Amino acid sequence: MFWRTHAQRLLVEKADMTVLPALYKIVQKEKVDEIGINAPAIHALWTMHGLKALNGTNQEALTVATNALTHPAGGVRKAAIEVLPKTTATFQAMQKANLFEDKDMRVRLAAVLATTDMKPSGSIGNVLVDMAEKEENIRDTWLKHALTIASKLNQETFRVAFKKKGLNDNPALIEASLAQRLAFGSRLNSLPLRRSFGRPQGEVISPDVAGKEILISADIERIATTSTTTPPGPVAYSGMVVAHGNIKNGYGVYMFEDKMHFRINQGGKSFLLSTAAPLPSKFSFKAGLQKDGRMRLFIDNKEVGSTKTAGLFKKELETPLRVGNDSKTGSEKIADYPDSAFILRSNLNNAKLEILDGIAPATTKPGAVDKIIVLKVVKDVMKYDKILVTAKAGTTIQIVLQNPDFMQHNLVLVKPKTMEKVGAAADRLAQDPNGAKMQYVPKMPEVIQATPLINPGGKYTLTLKVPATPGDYPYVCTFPGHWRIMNGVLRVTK
Ligand SMILES: [Cu+2]
Repeated sequence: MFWRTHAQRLLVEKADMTVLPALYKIVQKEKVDEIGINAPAIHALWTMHGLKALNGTNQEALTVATNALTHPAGGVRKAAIEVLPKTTATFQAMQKANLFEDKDMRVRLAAVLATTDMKPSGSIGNVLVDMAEKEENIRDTWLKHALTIASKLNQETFRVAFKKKGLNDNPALIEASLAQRLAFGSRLNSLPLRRSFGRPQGEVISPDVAGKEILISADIERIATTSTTTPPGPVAYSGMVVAHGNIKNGYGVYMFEDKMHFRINQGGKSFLLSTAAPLPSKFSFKAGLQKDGRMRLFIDNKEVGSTKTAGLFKKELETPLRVGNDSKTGSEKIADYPDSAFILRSNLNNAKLEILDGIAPATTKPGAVDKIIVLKVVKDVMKYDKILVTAKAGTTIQIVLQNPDFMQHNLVLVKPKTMEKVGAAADRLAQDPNGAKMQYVPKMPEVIQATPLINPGGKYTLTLKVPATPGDYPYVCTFPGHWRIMNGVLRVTK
């Protein structure tokens, strides 16, 4: 092995092209050893790659490597994918060789990863949707991650392919398959939850759940006591899994007296789902609030119960998210469990909170919107890419704001000649303890409409009724300090 690697390096360093024919022969030998490996062919492919014979200039080398996509040894097929240039021709050859359905999962993984270096296309979108629909691909952790990344890079084509196949792109989050989750694209936010152990780190991530579907999921495992004072044995399930909000408006999953409880509080009304059957020593759960207002609890993918709540939350929750314990007391808690630190006495793994934004850009009825204006934040300079856009008075338009910048921005449309006034009010919000919560949008009659703060990499679609009075309506970013240079004009015409 050492000598083969060493020889490979020497060949590459000396750029000895005369060896190519010999390498082709090694690759073409369709021999595998008794455990299905053909190491010489793999090394030969990488040497060809190192010699830059596969950069598109050498047709013979390309053909040899392309043919290796159908080699009987999985390792050779995988190497061929890795060394071939990431072109449309390679993609087509990979498809023809059925590598996205290869019996060797490592080959499928290499194939999906290869698409991430290719230009997004409709055919890639199709293949990714097909793969995401197959259970076996999702059970493979690495493949699942690769599909998630690849579908993000192909977000548009993935969604198009998804719709073309007649698949439902707007299911309830709790029932969504991986393919459907991927089709949600940027509407779906996933927050890994880590025990906060009393530290206020929950304050950092307190997502806005207003108008959004919520899904909490995790794996729970019973622990055994090792204490010398109490008899050794399993510890009853008890403690906070995750809580957000309070007794008036909030939700949470917690364990008490060996049962799991999922509770939603809305405007002082409470809704509760609890397990009845004894919980296994290891299980996974899903607890969700879906858009029709139903809350549902699943243990090991079996539904424990569901009930109708008042609907999705109407406003942001006041008490921040906490995970693995609740040190809040009284009415800041979400239910009537002990007032002292309510620490989860079991293992918590793979916990996450998923939030699905209700705004579906794909479901906008045609005709309902007269014009779509796409605005982009220009990276690093605090500016919109357009400083003048136009729309007809009284029509309905959509402003799609994309934020590829590294910081948050928003867009606030204000009445003519009021930019300075609104901007000054926005600057004052920087000192206001509620400023961030208000998304730095001042509450004043001069403000016509506003997007929320859009995170780096995010996008927001604002549907807007254009004012009936023609004129120049400034739009501005009210993140403190930005408005002076980050602004533009919506010219409303007759
Ligand atoms: Cu800004």
